[in-house]
Amino acid sequence: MMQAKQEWAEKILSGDRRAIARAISAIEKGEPAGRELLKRVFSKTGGAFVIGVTGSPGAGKSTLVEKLAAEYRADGTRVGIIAVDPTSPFSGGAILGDRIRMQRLATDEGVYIRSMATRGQLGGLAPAAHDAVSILDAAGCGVVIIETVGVGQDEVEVARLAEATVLLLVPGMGDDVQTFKAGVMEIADLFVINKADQPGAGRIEQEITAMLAISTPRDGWQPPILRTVATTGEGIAALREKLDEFRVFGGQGVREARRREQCRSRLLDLLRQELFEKVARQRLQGSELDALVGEVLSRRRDPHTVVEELVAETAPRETEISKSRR
Ligand SMILES: Nc1nc2c(ncn2[C@@H]2O[C@H](COP(=O)(O)OP(=O)(O)OP(=O)(O)O)[C@@H](O)[C@H]2O)c(=O)[nH]1
Ligand SMILES: [Mg+2]
Repeated sequence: MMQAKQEWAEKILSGDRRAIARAISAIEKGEPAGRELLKRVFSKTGGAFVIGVTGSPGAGKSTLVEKLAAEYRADGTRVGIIAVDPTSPFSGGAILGDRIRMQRLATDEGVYIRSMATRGQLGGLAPAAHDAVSILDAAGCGVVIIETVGVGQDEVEVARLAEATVLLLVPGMGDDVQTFKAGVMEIADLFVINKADQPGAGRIEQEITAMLAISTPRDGWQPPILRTVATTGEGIAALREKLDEFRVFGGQGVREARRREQCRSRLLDLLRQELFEKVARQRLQGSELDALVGEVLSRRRDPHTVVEELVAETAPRETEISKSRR
């Protein structure tokens, strides 16, 4: 068993596509194997340039990601792509769309494409996406691009795990800068006005410029505003250049601070999730949660007392107990 895991981990490190795909599936399903593999390959991570690409639905993210990946492929860099689909894993629409759009890349042995769906109630998406990035990083991807729809908290969190975040905006369509969530605007290291072949690119550029004028540059970096036509590839080379420039800039101390911050939030996220799952597993099986909800609803008990009890009564050494049972 241990031997098999070690072989699996080695296959990941050598870039074996099937081993990588299976590992990310295990992570997505929360299987212990995923965690085990992560532990084995973690020391080999940290080399990838992780780029987050976010923006409204239909802004052209997938089209741009494909072109950007091809740009990096041109000099032999292995590229990993994670498309985060906020819809149900079973709707399939967007996933299928991305597959078709990225078909050209799919036949390239040096590109790994993966769709991940938002997870259910227990645990957010961010930890799984984080681990998937680590697998691709360990597998030798020099660049990992994460595509997320910039609307919800999950997506902002996913974008936070990137070293560089590209925010796509498009002309017209009421996609005004003001209506874009403040949190999303703030995480952008690079602004890209995609569909620059359509009228209104100038106006949106003015809006972004106005917004940037009143905000303090994060980490001393002044986010550039670029224009692209993802369908034709126009502006993609310039985007790559800016990204690489940002990476070099980041290397001067900023990246270190950011990475430290990312490690900190990853640890806290995992801790939060682990503790929550422990309580949920031990104390919230079946209808227990409903019963507690009922007690609070009828004012028989207050929520603070209920939570204090749940936490206090959770077996502290659960891991050892369940291990000895096995
Ligand atoms: N005119 C024009 N159309 C574009 C451009 N970039 C993308 N499109 C088109 O816009 C549509 C949506 O593109 P996608 O790449 O799927 O957009 P997306 O942001 O990934 O969409 P979701 O993942 O569904 O949120 C497609 O029909 C693209 O061909 C562009 O620069 N100009
Ligand atoms: Mg897409």
